[in-house]
Amino acid sequence: MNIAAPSAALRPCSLKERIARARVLIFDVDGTLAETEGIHRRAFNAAFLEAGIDWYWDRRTYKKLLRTTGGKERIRAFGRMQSPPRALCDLRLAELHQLKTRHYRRLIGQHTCRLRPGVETMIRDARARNQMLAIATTTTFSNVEDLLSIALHRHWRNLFAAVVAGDDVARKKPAPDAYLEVLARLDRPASECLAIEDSGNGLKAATSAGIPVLISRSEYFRDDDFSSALAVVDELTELIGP
Ligand code: XBP
Ligand code: MG
Repeated sequence: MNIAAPSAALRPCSLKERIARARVLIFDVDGTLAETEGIHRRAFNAAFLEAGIDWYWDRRTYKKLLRTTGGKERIRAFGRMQSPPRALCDLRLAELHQLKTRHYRRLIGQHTCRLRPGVETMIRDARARNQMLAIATTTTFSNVEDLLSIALHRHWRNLFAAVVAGDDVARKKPAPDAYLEVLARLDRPASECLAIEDSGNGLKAATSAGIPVLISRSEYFRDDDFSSALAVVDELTELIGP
């Protein structure tokens, strides 16, 4: 385990206590519950191919593009980076993103994406302790449905008291909107919650909403600045068990 900031240093046992004491655990999805960004990347590329657009996002390009959260916003940002800039109207953007979402469903349906280690146990332990669970993500709701109905449980929705997705908020992460919406739906103060995130943008979103954050480092965001997190772990398995 890497403790993020000396001022916020928590020993593993006190971190486990902190997790157990939270009234609500709020999970991010992409990168946190599962390593989905590689699948998102393939879905974007498949959509470009199908739409006859000569773009291909390799891993390095995608890592940079992930600074922009939200698929539509990411496509628009990439278009603006082209020389000459390629502006896509809202309708074209929506069609392209719909194609991408369809390809994401197809790829997820191939059952190749599992939950990250420790996720299922953390959810099970939280339920045994009567803690509330929630989701705050900037991905499209149908992506969450496609992933969790396969990787977690057919009735995954019943496990979460609130699920806020990209479609539900005006501003995506790093804006705090998704987290504020979870707090509003559950009518709980930020101090009773703990967010589990994998990216600098997610960390900013939750901390701007006043919620402390535990980082579970993922493939694409390993070198983000996590200095304002409570702690940083490589896998949630480090935080389960007695
Ligand atoms: C997730 C995202 C999403 C996905 C793509 O960020 O940024 O945009 O990459 O999803 P976070 P859509 O994990 O911080 O919530 O194409 O459905 O927008
Ligand atoms: Mg994430």
